[in-house]
Amino acid sequence: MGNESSSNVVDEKTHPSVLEKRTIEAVAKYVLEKDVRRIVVMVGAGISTSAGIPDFRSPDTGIYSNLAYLDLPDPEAVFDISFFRENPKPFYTLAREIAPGRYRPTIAHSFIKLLYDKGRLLKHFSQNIDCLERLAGVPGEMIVEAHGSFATQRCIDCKADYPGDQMKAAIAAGEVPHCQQCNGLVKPDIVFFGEALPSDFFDSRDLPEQADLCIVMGTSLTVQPFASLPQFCRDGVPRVLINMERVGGLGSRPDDVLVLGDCDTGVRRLARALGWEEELEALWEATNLPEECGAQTAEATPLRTREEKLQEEVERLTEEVDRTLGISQEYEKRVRQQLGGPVAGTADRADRTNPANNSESSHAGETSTDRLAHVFPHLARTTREGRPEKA
Ligand code: CNA
Repeated sequence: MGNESSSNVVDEKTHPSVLEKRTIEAVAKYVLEKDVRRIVVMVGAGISTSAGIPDFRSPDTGIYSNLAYLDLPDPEAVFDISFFRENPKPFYTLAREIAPGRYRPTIAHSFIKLLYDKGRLLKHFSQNIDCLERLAGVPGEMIVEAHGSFATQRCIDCKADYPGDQMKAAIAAGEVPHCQQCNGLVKPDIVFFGEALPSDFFDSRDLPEQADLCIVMGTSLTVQPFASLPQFCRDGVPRVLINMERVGGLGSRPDDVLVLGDCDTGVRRLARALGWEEELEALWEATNLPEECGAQTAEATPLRTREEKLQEEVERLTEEVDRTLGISQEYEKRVRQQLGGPVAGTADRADRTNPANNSESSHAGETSTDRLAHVFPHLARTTREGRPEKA
């Protein structure tokens, strides 16, 4: 194993020992000429950001910078098992946003599927919980989900499995599911702070040592023990980092290649150099209709933008308020009937025949959001301008 700490400086002039040059083109040549078939891929949240799922640590856009609305003691508490035991609600509020079913894999996910299809993938190590590699078609047994995922779920006390369809319904409703056997809290098999990593991770930890190429993408390599995986690759085995920033001491070995920038551009460059660009684009195109986390879904959900999601939420709230108003009108009608006074619904209908009193015309041009402005002023401002308004 190489000594990562000996140099943290990228020396572009250092002559590589295996590659012709420290370029992506030289990596492609190495793969094709040496018929490289044991590629390990190691990824993090950065391969999913272009799908619309924020990473943790990017300033401003990362999840940790945007959790104020959950009123947590600190952002990491949302993934802390002790905090979850006390208050699971913030996790389930966030889960509604990041759970599978809403996001399409990125072309970087499809690149991993392409490596698999070509018989060149030894193992895919992911820190992500979003299941997007499964959705891109990478078989579950090729993936080590080092931090777990939304693919399965169980009771945190008696460990009984919980049905996937009920979990999906609970997440969609923002509700906290409880165990059908002991009434304990149920949580997806995502590894929280304070929990052990899956045994699969430890069972597969020696695979990087057998690899003949390592590709690291979209990770800050700050979370251990995952962050040490690239160090297990043998000296002389090329390691490629495709990331916005340099991380984890990659670049310090003579055959390390840094491709700094976004993952999608990086994998397109690599695919082009390999002559696989068209196949990659075709594979990615095939992911256009999302399915649920490796499971079969009867109907594909169209992808929704943030504005569409907001509009849907507003419509749901409007329906809820309308239903509540309907119930109270019905109640008022019954009370008035019992007291022998005018009936509310009838008076309302009669008034509407007079244009001066026509409440519909007075709302002309308003959206459902505007009508709710007195109830949810923040939502009204949000949808009109397409972004939340600061107080
Ligand atoms: P991180 O610490 O947030 O780092 C992300 C890294 O990716 C940073 O170095 C960014 O600069 C880089 N990056 C962001 N966007 C791009 C992009 N488009 N192209 C290239 N690079 C990019 O995330 P890590 O994965 O390193 O941290 C491990 C945590 C994150 C794990 O515990 C995960 O469970 C957790 N996480 C997962 C998801 C997900 O499943 N999609 C989302 C957010 C966090």
